[in-house]
Amino acid sequence: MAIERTLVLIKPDGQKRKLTGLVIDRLDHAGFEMIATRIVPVTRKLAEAHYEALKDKPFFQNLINFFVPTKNFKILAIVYQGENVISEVRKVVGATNPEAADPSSIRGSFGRISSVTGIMENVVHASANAEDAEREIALWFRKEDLPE
Ligand code: IDP
Ligand code: MG
Repeated sequence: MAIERTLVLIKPDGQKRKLTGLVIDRLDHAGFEMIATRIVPVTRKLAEAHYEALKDKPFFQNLINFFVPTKNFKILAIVYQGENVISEVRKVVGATNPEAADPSSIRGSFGRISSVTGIMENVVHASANAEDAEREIALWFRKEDLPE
């Protein structure tokens, strides 16, 4: 099995609810290797590119508003590397819908669905597959920030 890389982002709800350390701790305890971190000012343009595949969904604008809460909001981006790391990190993170996610996963433990916007505020982003991981890492990191 090839060595993979995956992108993890602490979403604005995770940061505001002071869950940054907890997310890193859970991924650390699961044994994943962190190879790069970056604090990234999140513009609407970046958020729209990140969620490009969802642009026709009715919740897209609410999702972008959730992801870009203020003009200078900064998001912690992390790259993990390892065998099967994409699917293994997704297991620890849990399913998209926090109400359907395994209750012991990060999203199952701490996510919620906003009763105001309907957005699934699920604390953490993790790439879903190899194609997404490659595209997303290139969006959030400069080449020189990543090891060979
Ligand atoms: P993922 O984050 O598990 O990969 P995606 O389908 O890529 O899930 O959706 C990106 C994000 O958009 C989700 O994490 C969640 O915050 C939000 N989202 C996805 N589907 C819905 C929905 O049906 N209602 C509200 N928010 C959603
Ligand atoms: Mg996704």
